[in-house]
Amino acid sequence: MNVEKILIDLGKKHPGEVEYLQAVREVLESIEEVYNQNPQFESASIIERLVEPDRILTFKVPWVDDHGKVQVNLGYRIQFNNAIGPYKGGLRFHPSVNLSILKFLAFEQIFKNALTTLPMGGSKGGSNFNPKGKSDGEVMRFCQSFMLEVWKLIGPETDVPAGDIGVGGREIGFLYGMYRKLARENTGVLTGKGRGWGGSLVRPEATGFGNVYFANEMLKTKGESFAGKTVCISGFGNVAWGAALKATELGAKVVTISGPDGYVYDPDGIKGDKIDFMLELRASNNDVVQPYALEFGVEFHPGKHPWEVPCDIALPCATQNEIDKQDALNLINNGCKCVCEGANMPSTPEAVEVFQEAKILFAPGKAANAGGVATSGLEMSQNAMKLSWSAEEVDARLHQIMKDIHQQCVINGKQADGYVDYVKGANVAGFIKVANAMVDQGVI
Ligand code: NDP
Ligand code: 2IT
Repeated sequence: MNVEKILIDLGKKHPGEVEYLQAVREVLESIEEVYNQNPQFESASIIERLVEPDRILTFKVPWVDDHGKVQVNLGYRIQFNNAIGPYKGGLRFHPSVNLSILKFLAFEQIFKNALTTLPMGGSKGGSNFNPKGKSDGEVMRFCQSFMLEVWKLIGPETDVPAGDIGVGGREIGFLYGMYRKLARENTGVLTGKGRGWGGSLVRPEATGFGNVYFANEMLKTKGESFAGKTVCISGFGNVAWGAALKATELGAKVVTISGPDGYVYDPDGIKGDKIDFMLELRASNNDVVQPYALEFGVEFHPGKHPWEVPCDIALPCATQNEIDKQDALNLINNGCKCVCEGANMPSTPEAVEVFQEAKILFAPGKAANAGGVATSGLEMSQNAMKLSWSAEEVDARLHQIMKDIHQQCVINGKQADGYVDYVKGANVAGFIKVANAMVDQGVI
């Protein structure tokens, strides 16, 4: 395999799709060795078939705002690969959404879902709609219009969307209501549903909990744990909330959360009522984390990332490319020993290089945040069986899945000197599973 040539050709076909090309490069560089050892992959043109999505639906989403004005957004659903199961992946509603971002997310999802050990392919979708500042009525009308297009493409055995940035329980409710009406069926076509209508217990907490379970497995390899550690978290959304909750429960002190406006530094630790306040902040429909600082009388640092704060463990839970080289150097110089990605691709390639050269524990999102989609998979299982498991049962399964993912990373990523390259481990383990399925099933 000639990685550079493949990337140059891909870049020509998809000019300007920076995030997508970044995600493909990382995977191809990691799997080059194993690919070259398996000539059956080359004869089946696995790479050429894997880097292009099966299909992309692009559509307009017209809706009427509270002033009676017609608004038009762009909607997308990208079905990337379904070799090991129905397409599965979240929906992102954020003004920054474009084809490149959704293609990178859908591509990553293929390998993440393969790592969960559950039968799920990879997809992603979303819109440049900004839910911030919108009324419930506006969000509902937008979601209904979005579903009017996308419902033809999805189904419980075909493609199962869920939440991501800007899509939580409220949006899933409006989307599901419209799907149910159009398809005339009550099925597990979306995950992250409300508890009373098919949702799984622990799904809201799952990504953050899973992220901390994964970090804990990494720490264990060094004889360490969360107890007594200082943790920096970025973001203040669903993933950041779950991670803060579990890290605190395991005895750590979480000292930061952040938003697009800057970060909050709470030296006493974000715990108890303060974690509940994160839910209020997210539900407030504003774009800012500063109200936390005002409510609890702590420092707010406008326009800055939290990575300048000394910590033992960093859990980036906001968005892609939020840790650059300088942020990574700051973390290392301040003694950080473990970076475990809750968001998708929050570290730039230069930042990953800094972490790996310093030989600290570093886990990529596709392994370390797989707890969310894994628990979505458990929601699909419960829906298929038409029953629901207790919170303890779901949490135990989630915990075991994160341990298994960690183990797969160690097996496939251990270097000669004993250092575990979790990026390589995750990419190789996910790739082999999908590539073997594609070879077994022929050229389709
Ligand atoms: P939420 O919408 O709940 O929260 C997103 C958080 O990131 C908010 O604090 C948001 O602030 C912040 N944010 C978004 N864009 C930016 C930006 N450009 N700069 C700074 N901060 C930003 O989303 P989630 O918590 O669900 O998602 C967070 C990350 O985790 C994403 O990378 C997502 O892909 C990933 N993820 C989510 C999973 C899930 O199950 N929800 C599963 C696996 C990964 P604001 O809203 O004010 O912009
Ligand atoms: O990035 C992700 O894994 C998610 N947003 C969750 C996807 C899902 O289908 O639960």
